[in-house]
Amino acid sequence: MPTNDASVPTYHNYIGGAWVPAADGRVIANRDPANGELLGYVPDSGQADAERAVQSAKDACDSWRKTPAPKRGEILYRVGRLLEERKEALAQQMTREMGKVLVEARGDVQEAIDMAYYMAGEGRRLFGVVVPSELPNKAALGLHDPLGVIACITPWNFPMAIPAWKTMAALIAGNTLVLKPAPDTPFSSISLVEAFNDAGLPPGVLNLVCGGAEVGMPLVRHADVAGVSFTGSNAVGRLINVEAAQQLKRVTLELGGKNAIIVMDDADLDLAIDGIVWSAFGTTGQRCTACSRLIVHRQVRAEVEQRLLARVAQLRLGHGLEPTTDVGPVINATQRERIHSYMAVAHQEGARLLTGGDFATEGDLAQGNFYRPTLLTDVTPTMRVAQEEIFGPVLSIIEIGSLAEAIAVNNHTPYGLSSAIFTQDINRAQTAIRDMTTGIVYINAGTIGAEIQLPFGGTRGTGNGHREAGLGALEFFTEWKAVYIDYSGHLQRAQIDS
Ligand code: UN1
Repeated sequence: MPTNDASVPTYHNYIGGAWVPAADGRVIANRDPANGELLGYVPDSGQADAERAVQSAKDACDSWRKTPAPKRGEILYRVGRLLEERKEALAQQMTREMGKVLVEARGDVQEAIDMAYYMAGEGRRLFGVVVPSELPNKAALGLHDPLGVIACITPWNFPMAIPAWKTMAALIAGNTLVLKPAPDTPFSSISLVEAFNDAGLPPGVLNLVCGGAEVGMPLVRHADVAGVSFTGSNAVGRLINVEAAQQLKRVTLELGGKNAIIVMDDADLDLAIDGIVWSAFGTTGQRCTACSRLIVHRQVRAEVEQRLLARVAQLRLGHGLEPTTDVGPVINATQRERIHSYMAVAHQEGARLLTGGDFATEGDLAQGNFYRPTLLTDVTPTMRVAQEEIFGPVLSIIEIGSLAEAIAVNNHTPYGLSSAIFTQDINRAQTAIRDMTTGIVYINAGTIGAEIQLPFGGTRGTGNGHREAGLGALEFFTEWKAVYIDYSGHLQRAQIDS
């Protein structure tokens, strides 16, 4: 437990509409990954806090479920407006705690605003179904019911967008929530909850507990939690799924990717290079959707490598608040070590380092967790650097000789989140759309930048089949209720009477 430094703010959990410290008073320090600066403290919550938060969400369930969905939507509209008004301050706060460059932090807040308006509109839709009955004088319809109390456990790489995806979809559907943000980036979630509070969300409908697994796992195990929405690592996702399965809880998992960009020999290379640099090194490679494999046709490989090298040499590392910075720090020292451990793996397996491959420590960079943008080449499809998620600024280059080979390499990983192809040939593009087995496919654009009105998620080890955002999210956060209304006045037996 760090010593409490009074010169920085100490934030609390939000339970039952009140800001409260952890039951045992423990706190975690929040630091700027670019320079180690102490930003403040948040509660290091545990079992007792989880129980309190779940009880509060449970108490609020009945009245929130019965609040008309358009009224729930009005609150979300207000949240959207508040986030718009506060966007710049929220983005700066996010850059400080997470490290992503300011322009990207603004995008992260914008994604939350987009989601607020999208889900607010859903308050006037939440479409069910009306179908004909096989019997006369009988109506048949399907309605969406909320699940009850949901635990939302969110990662540090999209500190506001992902908490917004989860909470806004779950709330419009009539659920009540406990949100537990990643310990590395709690401030953005606290600010999001402040916006809900200021927008008039009734007490208990959304609760926030800060901390790590000591509060996360009690939420997952709690008998009154009906569903868990988790984004994070594969290892933690599996644990959560196994725990939740004991009680047959509904779980959605979004666990990352090993996303690839294919560059064919007919590609517009200017465009492709822009897409690769943005997807591989934007957010310092710390997006689930980040491009970590470049699958390039042998005819253009040499040129692409040479141009990438030139572009990577121009990328400026630094604090994300500096307007000149292209690439911020990685989130923490552990992640940086983990990224770096892949350099030895790559070397052992015969990959060749083109550039990067080490900590960046010159000048002020020495104070933070900086890692050099890295290109590995001569990578083959089954090497560990082509199969495992590294989650940092590392791009593995794989040469192929045909579209069929490119697609086979693209599909052959334990993940299936996002893939992209650069080609000017419509037949190749259509073939790729048909045959690439990821949840998201881009044509002539990089692997990052999904919009909230389409389902977000992936195949294979990326998750467990559910989708976030778009209408996919509402499927997860609701149960179908089938309703039969017999107005014939006598007993009608389905499948028997005609
Ligand atoms: C993530 O990395 O988990 O599509 C989310 C994108 C962003 C969301 C990424 N809109 O890159």
